[in-house]
Amino acid sequence: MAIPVIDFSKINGTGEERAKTMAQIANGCEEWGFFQLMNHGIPEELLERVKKVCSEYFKLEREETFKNSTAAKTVSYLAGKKNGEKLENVDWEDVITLLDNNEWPSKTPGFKETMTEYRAELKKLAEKKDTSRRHSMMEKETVPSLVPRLATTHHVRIPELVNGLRAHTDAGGVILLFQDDEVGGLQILKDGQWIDVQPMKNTIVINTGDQIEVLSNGRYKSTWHRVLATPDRNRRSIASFYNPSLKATVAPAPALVVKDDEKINQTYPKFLFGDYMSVYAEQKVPS
Ligand SMILES: O=C(O)CCC(=O)C(=O)O
Ligand SMILES: [Fe+2]
Repeated sequence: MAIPVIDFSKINGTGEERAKTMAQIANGCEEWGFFQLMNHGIPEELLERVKKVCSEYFKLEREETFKNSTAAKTVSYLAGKKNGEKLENVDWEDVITLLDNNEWPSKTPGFKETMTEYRAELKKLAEKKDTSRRHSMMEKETVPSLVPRLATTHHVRIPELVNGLRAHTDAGGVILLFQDDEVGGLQILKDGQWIDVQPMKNTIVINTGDQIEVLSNGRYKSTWHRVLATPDRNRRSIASFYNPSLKATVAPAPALVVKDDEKINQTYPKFLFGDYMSVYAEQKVPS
């Protein structure tokens, strides 16, 4: 079983092709919560540059620091105490978040230019998908903002002690993930089974986060996923979070809540996205 791969160029095709693509996306959201887009319009040449600058950045500016990080030291320390037993409450990853007002890496040639270009392309893609699928469901005040987050997950040297990235659902709206096309490890939970998100060249993995589950009143699922360690290899992944603004009120779209029908009655409360994020962030902190 493999997650759906959708040819997104067909969204610009004939009426029939467009309708078929929309149906595939709807099915991907309803049945899987995850799918891969090919022919999404982001130039392959740009994706190659993104891979290159991210790998160079990690080698040049992060690897050494990560080895000496509190997380790495804690893992080694706890590992010693637990006699090689797996450590459950740790995410073994090095993450930086790229936001306009954060300090961007400066030593890696071309990093900022390439990632800025990539972000602009992703925004176009996210908005295209948004218009094609979700606009009618979004409340007016849920102004989306794109928050690219570059995550590099490490499994080097001690993969037997840590799993990788713990199982979780994503808190935000729509997530666009450019995962490593060689080193796998990302898995989703479907019908009680962990299924690989197969590495593929030049695809973007899309998944719907908790806010879409709420907005869609449970029709689109926020799927549990995790990353498993691969011995002696680093996995590079760039996850971009297309989220509501922190002040946005999130609630099921009224059109999807049918009051008299028990089965699709409102099952989600109304809340501020910022409040949701605070609770989520507290839960993510390794214990
Ligand atoms: O590393 C990956 O591919 C997955 C990252 C992820 O699930 C996350 O950042 O929420
Ligand atoms: Fe995630």
